[in-house]
Amino acid sequence: MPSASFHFPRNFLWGTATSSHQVEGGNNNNNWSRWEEEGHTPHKSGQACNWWGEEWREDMDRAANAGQNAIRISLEWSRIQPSPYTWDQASLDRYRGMLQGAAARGLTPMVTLHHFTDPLWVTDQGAWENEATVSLFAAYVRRVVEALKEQCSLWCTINEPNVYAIEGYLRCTYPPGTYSLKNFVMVQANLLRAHASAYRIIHELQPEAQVGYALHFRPQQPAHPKFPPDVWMSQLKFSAINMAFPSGISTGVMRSPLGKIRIPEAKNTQDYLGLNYYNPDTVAFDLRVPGELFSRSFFPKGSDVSEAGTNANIPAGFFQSFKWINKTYPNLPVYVTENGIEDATDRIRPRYLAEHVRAMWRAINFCWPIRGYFHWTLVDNYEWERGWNQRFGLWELDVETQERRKRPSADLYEAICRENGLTSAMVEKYCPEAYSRLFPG
Ligand code: IFM
Repeated sequence: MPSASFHFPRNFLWGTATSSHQVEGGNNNNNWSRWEEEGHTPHKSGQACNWWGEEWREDMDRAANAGQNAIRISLEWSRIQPSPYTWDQASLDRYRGMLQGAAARGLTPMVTLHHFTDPLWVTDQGAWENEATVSLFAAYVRRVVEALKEQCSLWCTINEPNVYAIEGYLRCTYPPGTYSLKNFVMVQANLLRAHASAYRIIHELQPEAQVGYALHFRPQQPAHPKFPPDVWMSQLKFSAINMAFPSGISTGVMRSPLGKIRIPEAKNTQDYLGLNYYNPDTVAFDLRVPGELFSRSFFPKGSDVSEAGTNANIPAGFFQSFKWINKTYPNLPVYVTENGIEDATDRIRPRYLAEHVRAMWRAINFCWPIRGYFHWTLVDNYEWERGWNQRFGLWELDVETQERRKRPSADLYEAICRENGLTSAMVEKYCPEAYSRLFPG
């Protein structure tokens, strides 16, 4: 067998990504805690990974001892501003402690300011359906950045604004769970206004900061490339799913299924793009599903799919995502802010990881400026509408006992981080079934 390696640039960031509600535990003042209380989820987040009970220390030890040099966390707005007129200094101090803890362990932090959760008082005034939330968010961002700018210079304003809107207003699996195409559009417009305002506030307070957002990007492939209805449907879906934020940031005009919305202040408000990539969709025209824009989305027959069938190992889509980014924003730095697969038994994860790292290496070899990779996620965490049913962690979590157990892919990721690259020996050891794809002849 040939022996070879794929090396990454010096100072490349290798980390894992998490979010507050998914790991902290004890959150009871946001839209998701209410959604869980109302019985919309199979389980409650409960104490999650107990980060608010200080378990973040052991988990950051885990990350650092496994060769990682970065970590992506998010802040819980409902803790920092539990009511319109209260700021909780103790929570800000706790987050400062976490960021100092990250630095002490050699982990460069990326901090996300909004990752799906809104304080209940914001929810009760219409959350992102209401344009007034933009200035509320701005006040929160100002407070946070003033408090934490010594500890962080890599900010992610909003995580997956498209998923927040799709799941909340079209698929109705996230709060508020009320179908409305109009709100699907308005919510993204307000999130984009909020992002633009956060971008300016952060730069005003911290000129050297790098500010971006995390886009859940899904390439859309027509099931039959020579069948025009499949092609049109895949183009329609590509635009509806992916393009609201990118169009607004490129031109100051947000594209939406209901037409264009002028948000001039959004133009050029990113220092990097955060890419959350899991897999692409294959799209086929189908008159029987009007609710899905007259098309079905699926993985091609024979795909390497996860247990629940919700993810697939399709690294070509990762490469395609970098290609799209570079074409849309030439020379813009990119961080992979999420990439991973649900896989409780670690059956697919090692090859998924190796093949996606290889696809990213290939993209870097086109001189596309990819600066870091955050695997989703460190330890199994609360997976929103799927409760504890889907496990994305490099470490397995026993939710009852809080015990963590390392999965083999944690060792593979450690080897990648330490080597700053992927070698044929790693592939041979952790996922020999992918060897011939990764190192052909
Ligand atoms: O857990 C989520 C995360 O909160 C947002 N991106 C996708 C992940 C896996 O489903």
